[in-house]
Amino acid sequence: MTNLEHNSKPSSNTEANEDKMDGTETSRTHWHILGAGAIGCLMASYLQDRSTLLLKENMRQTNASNQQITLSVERNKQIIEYTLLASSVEHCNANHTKITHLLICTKANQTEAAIQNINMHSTGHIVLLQNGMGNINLLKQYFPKCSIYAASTSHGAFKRSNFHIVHAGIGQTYLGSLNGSNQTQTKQIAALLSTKKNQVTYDDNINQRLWKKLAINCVINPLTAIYQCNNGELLKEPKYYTHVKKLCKELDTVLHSLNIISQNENILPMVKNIALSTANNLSSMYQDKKHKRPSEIDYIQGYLCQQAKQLNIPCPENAAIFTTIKEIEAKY
Ligand code: KPL
Repeated sequence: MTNLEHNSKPSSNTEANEDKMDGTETSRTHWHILGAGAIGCLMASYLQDRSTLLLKENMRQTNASNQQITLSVERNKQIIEYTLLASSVEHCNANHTKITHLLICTKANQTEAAIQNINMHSTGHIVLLQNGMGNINLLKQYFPKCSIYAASTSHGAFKRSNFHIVHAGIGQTYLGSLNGSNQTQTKQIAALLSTKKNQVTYDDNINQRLWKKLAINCVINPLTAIYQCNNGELLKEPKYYTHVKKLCKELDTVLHSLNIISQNENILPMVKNIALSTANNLSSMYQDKKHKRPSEIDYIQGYLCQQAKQLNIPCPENAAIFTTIKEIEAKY
């Protein structure tokens, strides 16, 4: 069944006005979204004509209209089509567009290549919405005066093909500052990303949320890739579950030491909860492995091991997992 929810021509592009904007002009705020994967497309479908999806130049030109795309979003076997604004970094640059609000939904390992030629307003706003940690320094280096935020979402989505995504589970999205923006400004950015169907909630401790997600990803993602199983099987098969517990023990030590979780909290119940609620899903790292794509391991276990080293906390199980994934990827 196809239900055309939004098929009007998107309102004329606001790009020409954008270099005058400073983030306080709510009504004219326009988001540019980098990364046309499942989450980037999902966010674009919520924001509709308040956003432009930035595509790779070849992908933009191969579309019927290189200024718009039709995105299909599948929920419970029902497809909704959205007509969305699309552009590319090259096209924006040719039009001298300065980006004021950038939402980065690329894979963590593709961030640097994606931001390289972005013409960002010097005091613009950048929101990172991706798996893993470790890209904050990169953004500070490229955009020293911009305000940088991180968002974390529990929406479950995957890509069927280009511009066709499946929204498998409705989730919640949280946002907080990564470089000291005050509460009022950060709340305003959360509001600017919010829509009726997707509220983005301000989080005054986004770092804690990112670390907990990182810990969960450190367990589920590489183990499902190594054992080639869905998330739920990690809890069912004794050999896999023993491995889960070993990784969690090391993660507890690191997260206790950083005060991310209290001494009487553990990562294992959080991992179990997510593995159960996403039992039939294939993790993003397992999907990367299936398609022989480089994974986000540097930003998941890589980041964890680096932080653990600085804290002098040995993490041999996590280090071994890191090596195993790297060895798998070296054979692609
Ligand atoms: O975030 C995920 C991922 O696959 O990257 C989990 C939580 C493991 C869900 O599959």
